[in-house]
Amino acid sequence: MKKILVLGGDGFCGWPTALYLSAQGNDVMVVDNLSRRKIDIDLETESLTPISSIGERISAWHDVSDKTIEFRNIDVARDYDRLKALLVSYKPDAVVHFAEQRSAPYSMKSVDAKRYTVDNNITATHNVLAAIVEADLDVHLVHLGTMGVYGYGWSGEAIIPEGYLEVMVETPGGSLRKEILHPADPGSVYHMTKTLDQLMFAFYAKNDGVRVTDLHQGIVWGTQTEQTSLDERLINRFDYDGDYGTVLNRFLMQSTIGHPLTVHGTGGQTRAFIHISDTVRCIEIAISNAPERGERPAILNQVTESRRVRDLATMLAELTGAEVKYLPNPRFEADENTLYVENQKFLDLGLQPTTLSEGLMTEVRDIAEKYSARVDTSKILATSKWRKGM
Ligand code: NAD
Ligand code: USQ
Repeated sequence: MKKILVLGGDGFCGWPTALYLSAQGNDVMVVDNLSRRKIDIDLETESLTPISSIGERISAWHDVSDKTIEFRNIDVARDYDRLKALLVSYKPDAVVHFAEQRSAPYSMKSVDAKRYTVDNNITATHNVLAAIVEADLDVHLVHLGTMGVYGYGWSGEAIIPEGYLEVMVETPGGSLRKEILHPADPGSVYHMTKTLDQLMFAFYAKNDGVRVTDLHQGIVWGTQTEQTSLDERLINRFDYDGDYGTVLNRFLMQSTIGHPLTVHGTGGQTRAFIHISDTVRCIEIAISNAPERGERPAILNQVTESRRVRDLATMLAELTGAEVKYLPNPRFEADENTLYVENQKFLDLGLQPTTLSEGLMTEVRDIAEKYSARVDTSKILATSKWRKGM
């Protein structure tokens, strides 16, 4: 049994993770400032699934499992003193850090959204690291990073390694072989904050011996896990709107309501994916495999399969009869890219991936169809543009 603090534990990945870790017998505390719920109010949109308040979620979990998850409403980016005091009093073995603004389109929406994303994400991550050092605790920090730190294109046919790249440097006497942090090539302000997070982890691991695992996660699809399915009040969020909805979940919802599938550009963008049930399992695996004090951050690619956007659209069109529509791309990104990703570390540690072919129809039937009446079709198209004049 471990004591685990889940920062951002009311969110799409955080809530099912908190439940999973609690179900495994850990003592779990959730910290969240509920900013994601407030952004929905500002954007006048809602999760496709009817999510309960955090208080109701926690009491429902107690009803079905007899386990207690504690909750603290703390802004990790602004309430440094409360965060530090919590670390000192709770003394967690591990801190799982999800507490960031995670939408790329939202981060490009306006100058206010850009500034909020940078202020929130960079300061949150730095506060967590500084508080761990100041609290003088040997905590393992597990951070949710993104595949987008590597960028989509520069490596061509090369396989993207797990965080570190081996390079040969010419020296006057010969050559030097080194492993360096993989070059960063962010495609949005949001992704840029994740590349900056990586530098903070490298520094605090080197300078203060903080034990860090950074998980470079692909696009998470699906909604429910074993635990969130136990009671309607535990249901996970499902974002489908043009800012927060991610591509595969958007296509699932669109195919169900008869909306054409919104492929951006040629749909030649290749991305890596992982099911939400595999996300929670990966986090448990990461917590159980902490690096030693003084080691560089452990980096694992948290992905299970790579697909082209247009292939996903075709797959869903064949399954459901949906129409596919190729729209002008609101993003500034490569039209076509290859993506080969190393993910052996999680497979070696026992991850058994949920494949798209197994899970897609369950999602269509149990979530998208069931809640289709809640869709606001005016919120479907992505309107956030990457550059002026696009
Ligand atoms: P989410 O927005 O649903 O959840 C994030 C949670 O953090 C929200 O509940 C929000 O209220 C909270 N939060 C944000 N800033 C905070 C702050 N300053 N203080 C306290 N709480 C704060 O996002 P998600 O999809 O669950 O993503 C979680 C993490 O995983 C993010 O860091 C994201 O970058 C990463 N990730 C997500 C995906 C994906 O497809 N969803 C893929 C790769 C990586
Ligand atoms: N896309 C479409 N049609 C849509 C929506 C998206 O063609 O209706 C395209 C986008 O143009 C892009 C690709 O699909 O090329 C992926 O977009 P996305 O919105 O699914 O994912 P992204 O913006 O990259 O961000 C999501 C999460 C983010 C996480 C990232 C992982 O929101 O938190 O970090 O996936 S990754 O993409 O691997 O960097």
